[in-house]
Amino acid sequence: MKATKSSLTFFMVFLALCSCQEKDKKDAVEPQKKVSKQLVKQLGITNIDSLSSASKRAIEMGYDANAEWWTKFRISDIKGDIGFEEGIVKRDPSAVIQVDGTYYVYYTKSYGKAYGFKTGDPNKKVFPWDLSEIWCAKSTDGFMWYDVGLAVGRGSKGAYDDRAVFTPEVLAHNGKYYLVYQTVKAPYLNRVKNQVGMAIADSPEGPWKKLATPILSPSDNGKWLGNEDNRFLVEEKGDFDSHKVHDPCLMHYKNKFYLYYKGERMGEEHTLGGREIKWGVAIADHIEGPYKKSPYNPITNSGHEVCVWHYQGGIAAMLTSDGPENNTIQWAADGINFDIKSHIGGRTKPPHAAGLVRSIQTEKAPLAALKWGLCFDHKNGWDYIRRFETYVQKAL
Ligand code: AAL
Repeated sequence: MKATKSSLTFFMVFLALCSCQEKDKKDAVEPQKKVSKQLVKQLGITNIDSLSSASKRAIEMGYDANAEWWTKFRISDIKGDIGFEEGIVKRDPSAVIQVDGTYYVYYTKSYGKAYGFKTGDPNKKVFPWDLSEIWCAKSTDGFMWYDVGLAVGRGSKGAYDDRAVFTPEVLAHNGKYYLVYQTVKAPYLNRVKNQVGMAIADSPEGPWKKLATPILSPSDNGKWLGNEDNRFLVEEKGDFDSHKVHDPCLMHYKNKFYLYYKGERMGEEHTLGGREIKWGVAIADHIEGPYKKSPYNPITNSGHEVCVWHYQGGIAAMLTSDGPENNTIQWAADGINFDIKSHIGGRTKPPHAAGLVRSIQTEKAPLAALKWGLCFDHKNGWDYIRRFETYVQKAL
């Protein structure tokens, strides 16, 4: 019995060795079939017959090309009412629209510092963006900004937006102006669900009229574990957007309205890219809704604040902060299926929560839309709005 067993073992090892050699031979032969000598030369690869995993990835992903999708950023201070001010939180600027030669931006504003969730006092701020409102500012040159004033305030007690309205985006469409933004209903607990609201105006300076109900809500297939106000204790995590729908960005696309948004998940964990943050999209025939979440959601596996623009009949995107594909530029020919076009960041950090200038002609080049815009930064514990520009590009 023993003799048979050892000969069987020997035969198995022999078979395994043969198949490895076969595989090596196949690999050694494989690249010549797939890879042109020109591409190998372009990539500076020494020997086409012994490609490393990195070289195979470079060939697969086309790392040698796409320079027009790559850029660097420079971030600078702006003057006027939306720059740094001790004690005041100014963050998450919307896109910048231009109306009769004047630029307009909408942003989150709140006063005083945040104390977290452990104070036991429901009236104390829990996050910098808690007890916030949406303000409007304008500029004629993009450098000096003046507050127009409050655009959208918090709702009355008991309303779905009575605690905070924040992180706005704006769309000008058919002579009207649409703000979409995050909403929180008091009390602002760790587990509170965040929704998206909409307000409409006939002028960029308002007055703004809110819709009576949110236009987007988190998915409802997550399940908390126990009653502790802890967003990480769950029985079921649910979908990528089971806790919060955030960072809404409204685009008019393919004769419909695409509401791109960031999802935050109940029981959120860290993966190899850090926080598991993903984007989704909800689509409507009419701008005031109803918005239906795409069956393809989540449509990214990374990113944080939504930053998207029209390009070549599709939608381009800048993903920053979170996930294995953070700090990439991506493009979806159909507005849904995004592919990586370049990796940014590296020697210069991309802008945080970029608000793009919607009057820029975006078709001139893949990143023409990023020529300049607004973003936010932190100083002495306070958030304030700054300007970004891109400066390494071919023809702009
Ligand atoms: C922003 C947005 C959401 C987050 C916080 C305020 O950049 O992603 O709104 O909750 O940060």
